[in-house]
Amino acid sequence: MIVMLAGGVGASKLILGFSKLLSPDQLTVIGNTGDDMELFGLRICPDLDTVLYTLCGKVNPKTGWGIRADSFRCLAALQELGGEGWFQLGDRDLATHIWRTSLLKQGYSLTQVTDRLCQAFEVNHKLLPMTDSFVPTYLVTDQGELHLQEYLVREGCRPVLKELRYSNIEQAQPAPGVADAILKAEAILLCPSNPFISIGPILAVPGIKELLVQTQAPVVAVTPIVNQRALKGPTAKMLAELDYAVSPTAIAEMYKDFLDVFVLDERDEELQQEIETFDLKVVTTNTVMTNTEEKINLARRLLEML
Ligand code: FO1
Repeated sequence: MIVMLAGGVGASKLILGFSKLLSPDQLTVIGNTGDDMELFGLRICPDLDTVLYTLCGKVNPKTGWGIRADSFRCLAALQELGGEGWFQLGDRDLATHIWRTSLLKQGYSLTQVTDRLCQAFEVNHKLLPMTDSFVPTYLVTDQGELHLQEYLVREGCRPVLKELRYSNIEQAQPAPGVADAILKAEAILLCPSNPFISIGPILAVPGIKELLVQTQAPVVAVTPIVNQRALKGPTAKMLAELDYAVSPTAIAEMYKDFLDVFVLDERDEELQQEIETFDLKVVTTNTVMTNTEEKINLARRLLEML
């Protein structure tokens, strides 16, 4: 079984590739919930939903998140009533959040709710939240402290980042099934996701880093930085503002305590030796996935390597 630690849109591309090659019992995804938010009293889990919608084929191909051809009538009505409209919640997407919130209120855990959603959307590969606790990420910026979604969406990533805060994380535990999956995995893959807001919260759940050190399986990370640019989102901006080099080397260094293999993009081949000084194996390949064929090709290449 392969275990993938995943953020949202970037991760889902590779997860889709793997899902085409591996049967449901061969693939488990552990999803970030640090970007979760409560809005209109609803619990919204964007990264879990992005994986869910991608795997069932319903994701909006233009954005990589939300549901294809969704309408926004409920959000428009909410705005007419005076509600905030900066977070684009489609009508069908809202049904997911209403259903999730209703089940959570009835006492089901996020793991159980995610499992029910997978069944409802006919997603057979296993999707686990990193934890059942609500652990939203806050960013300390030059414009004050912002919830991650306020920074990403409402403020368009413009504020200058000073520090990250994974709230409530000390009290969190890995969700049921997470430790078992990591310890039983044949390989663990860190998706090409943002190290601060996607992979960082998963690694911050007490116990998860230790499990990655402990596991006998190879731990592999795919670079989210290619040619000094992020494949998706504000990774490069965040690296620079937090005084890291905007380079795959900085990412490899963050993970070096538990990492066995770093997958570098072929465009950054010249960094191979530098990254190997962290006592890692470095594999160089095309990591940019612009279509389904490239998603499957990268997954196949990684499986061959493993
Ligand atoms: N991203 C945006 O840039 N703008 C939005 O209005 C927005 C709404 C949204 C609604 C549901 C959902 O599941 C995701 C949504 N996203 C939106 C994406 C989300 O902000 C990020 O992709 C992740 O949270 C970071 O991984």
